[in-house]
Amino acid sequence: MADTDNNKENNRDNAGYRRPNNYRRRRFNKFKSKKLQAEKNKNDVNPNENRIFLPSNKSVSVVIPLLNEEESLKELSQKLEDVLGRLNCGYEVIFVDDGSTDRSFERIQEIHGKNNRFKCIKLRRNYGKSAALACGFKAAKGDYVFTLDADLQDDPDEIPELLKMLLSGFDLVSGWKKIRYDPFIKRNTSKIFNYVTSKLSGIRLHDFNCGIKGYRKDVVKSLKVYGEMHRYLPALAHLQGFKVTEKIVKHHPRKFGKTKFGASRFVNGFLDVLTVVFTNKYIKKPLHLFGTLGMLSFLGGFIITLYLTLLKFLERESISNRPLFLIGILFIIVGIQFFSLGLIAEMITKTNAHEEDFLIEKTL
Ligand SMILES: Nc1nc2c(ncn2[C@@H]2O[C@H](COP(=O)(O)OP(=O)(O)OP(=O)(O)O)[C@@H](O)[C@H]2O)c(=O)[nH]1
Ligand SMILES: [Mg+2]
Repeated sequence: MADTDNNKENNRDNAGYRRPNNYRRRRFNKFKSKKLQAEKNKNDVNPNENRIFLPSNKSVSVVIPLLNEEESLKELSQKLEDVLGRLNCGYEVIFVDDGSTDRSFERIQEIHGKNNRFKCIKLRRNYGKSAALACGFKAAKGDYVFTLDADLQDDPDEIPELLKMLLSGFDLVSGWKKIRYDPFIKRNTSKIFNYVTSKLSGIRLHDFNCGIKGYRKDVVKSLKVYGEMHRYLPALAHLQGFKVTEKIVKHHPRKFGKTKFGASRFVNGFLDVLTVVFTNKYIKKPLHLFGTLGMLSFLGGFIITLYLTLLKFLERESISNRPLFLIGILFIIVGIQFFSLGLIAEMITKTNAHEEDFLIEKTL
């Protein structure tokens, strides 16, 4: 009874006039359609809002190093064509086929046949991802250069956002796969690598080895990518004084083919981070590193032998049968060795430049 009274009350407005019978339903429908409209607006991308206006003389290059990725290439090139077409600027996509033994090159030839902005550099054998990147960077003509893995794990849709960040003044924008679809062991070892690399290089990034990155032209033209340095390009760029940042990017599980890097990535990765730091901090002054180590060792050895000599002459003790005697001499010899190593390294750095030499079989 009370309920019916209540309903009757609700059917009257504040002034006490009776509301139409379908008043509540109409109010609900109005609310629902407003909510739907709000959802729609949220999902709708205003094409002009997201459009990036590059000066007409600027262009974009995308470099894609690949090894045996025949299944992914068609889908990848369609996505790239779509995304790059929307940028309204000149672009080129450079596949670097690094001695693939499957039908990757044939796939790229088909893609090139349909759109000659898709090019390919086919290397005569497998030189590794770093060499392939170096080769692509050398060939890239664009003012903004992007790299992408060929296995569809990186999303070409990220390119416009990376480009916006480059246009806002960054020299290198590195992707960060915050949510990643990799096995547990790989996710966690890479966390350790990222932490160590951050500490040693002095730049805090979460994901140094993400395949998708954007660079200003000057960065790719000045980076020396060799060995397995592709893992540390943001660290190298930072150590060279470029402005580096990161952006969270989408990551997809591997759809086709299999991973190209086995357990060796962990050992090589660690050695490479030492190389990055050494070659960047000390390349111009190796004697500072080896000389300091040498002097410390020499000083340690000198103090030990001086102490033993004093014992011999003041206390008349025999020192030749004491292990400390051998340790002192060892320290002196090691110290001299380090010093000479530093001098040799100085000579090498003055005469040697790291240049990867690769043989190109074909270009499209
Ligand atoms: N040019 C070249 N590209 C390579 C080489 N090894 C791998 N790649 C490419 O580098 C990209 C990343 O390699 P993946 O094997 O996917 O490495 P990953 O993404 O760390 O491993 P998964 O998550 O297991 O796929 C892919 O596009 C490969 O085709 C190589 O020796 N040379
Ligand atoms: Mg992959």
